[in-house]
Amino acid sequence: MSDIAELEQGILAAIDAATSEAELEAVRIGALGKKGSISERMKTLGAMSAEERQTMGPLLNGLKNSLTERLAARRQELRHAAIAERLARERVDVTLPVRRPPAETGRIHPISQVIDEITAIFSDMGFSIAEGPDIETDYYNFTALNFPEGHPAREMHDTFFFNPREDGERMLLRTHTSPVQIHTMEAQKPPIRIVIPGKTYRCDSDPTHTPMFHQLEGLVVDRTANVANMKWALIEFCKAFFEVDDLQMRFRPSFFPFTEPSLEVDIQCDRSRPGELRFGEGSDWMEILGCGMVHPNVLRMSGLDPDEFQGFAWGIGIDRLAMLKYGMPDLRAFFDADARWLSHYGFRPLDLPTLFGGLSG
Ligand code: 2NM
Repeated sequence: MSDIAELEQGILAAIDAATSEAELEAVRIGALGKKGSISERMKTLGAMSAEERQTMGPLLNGLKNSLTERLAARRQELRHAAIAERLARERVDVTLPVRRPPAETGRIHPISQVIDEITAIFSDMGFSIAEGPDIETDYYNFTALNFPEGHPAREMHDTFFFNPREDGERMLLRTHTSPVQIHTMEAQKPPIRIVIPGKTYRCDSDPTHTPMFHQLEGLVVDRTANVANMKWALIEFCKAFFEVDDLQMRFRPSFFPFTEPSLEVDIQCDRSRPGELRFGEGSDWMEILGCGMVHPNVLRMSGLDPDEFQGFAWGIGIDRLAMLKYGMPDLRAFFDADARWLSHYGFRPLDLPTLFGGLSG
C-alpha cells in the first residue's frame, strides 16, 4: 500500500472511531489543520519535480476533499446520535404542579397598597408626590411649623432625639412629614400642590400606637386657596378612597400650631352590626384626619408673603386608614414581617390601584 493510501486509511479509521463532535474535531485538526498530516504533505509539493507534482497534487487535493466530506457526514451522525440519546434519557412529567413565578406569590404590604391608592387619587386631582429625610432638624420639625420654643406641643410629640452635635444642634426623627412641606415652600414658587407619604416617629408604644407609623400629608399654596377648596378636596378624597358615592362628613374646630383655623374631620359610619364597620351608612362618626389653613407665620418663615399667598394642608394616619378599609384588627401585625399574615392581607403586585381600574381590585 502506498504511504498516501496508508495515511488515508488511518484518518478514516480515526473518523469512524470518534464518539463525540469534540473527538471528531481533534481528528480534523490532526489531518487538515495548519499542522495536520495532509497539510504537511501539501507543503512538500513545491519541492517536487513537475512530474511528481502532477500526480501528487491532484491526489492530495482529492484526498482533502473526500476527507472533508467524510468528516461532515460523521459530524451529522454524531449530532443525531446525541439528540436521540437525550430524547431517550430526558423525561418531562407533565402531571407535576406548575411552580408559580415570584410576581404571583409575592404580596404588596397593605400600607404600600394604601399609599398607592391615596397617591393615585391625589395625582388624579393634579398633586405631585414629594418626599424628604426621616432624620430632621429641630427647626424643620418644630420651629418652622410655628411651635414656639418651650411650647408644650413639642413635648406632646414624644420626639426621638439624637445626641447633640458639636455645634449644639440636636437632630431628631421627624414626628410628622410636615418638614417636607417646609423644604418644598423654601424651594418652589406657588402654585404648590403636593402630597407627602412617609414614615414618622413618636416615642409611643401600646395596642394602638407603634413608635414608627405612616402619615400622608398634603399642601396647597396659591393666591386664592381657601377653606371651601380644602373641604371639596378632602370630601372627594374620602369618597374615592372608601369607594362610596355618598358620604357625610363633619368638620369640627380643633388646634394645631401650624394651621389657623384648624379642623378635625369625621366621616359617617355604621357600627350597628357586630364585628362590621361600614362607611357612608349609619349615624356614627369616626375621626379620620386633621386639616387647616396654613398659619401666616409658617408661610412667612418659609419665605412666602402671607398677604400674597395662602394655603391649606392636612394630615392622615395611613396605618389606621389601612386597618379601617381592609378590616385588619391589630396594628402591630403591620410590622411583624410575618409571611403568613402578608399572604393573607397582602395585595397582588400586578393589580395596581388606579381610578379607572378600581382602587382595591
Ligand atoms: C395636619 C393637620 C393640619 C400640616 C400643615 C402643614 C404645613 F407645613 F403646611 F404647615 N403641613 N401639614 C397639617 C395641617 C397637618 O396633620 C394632622
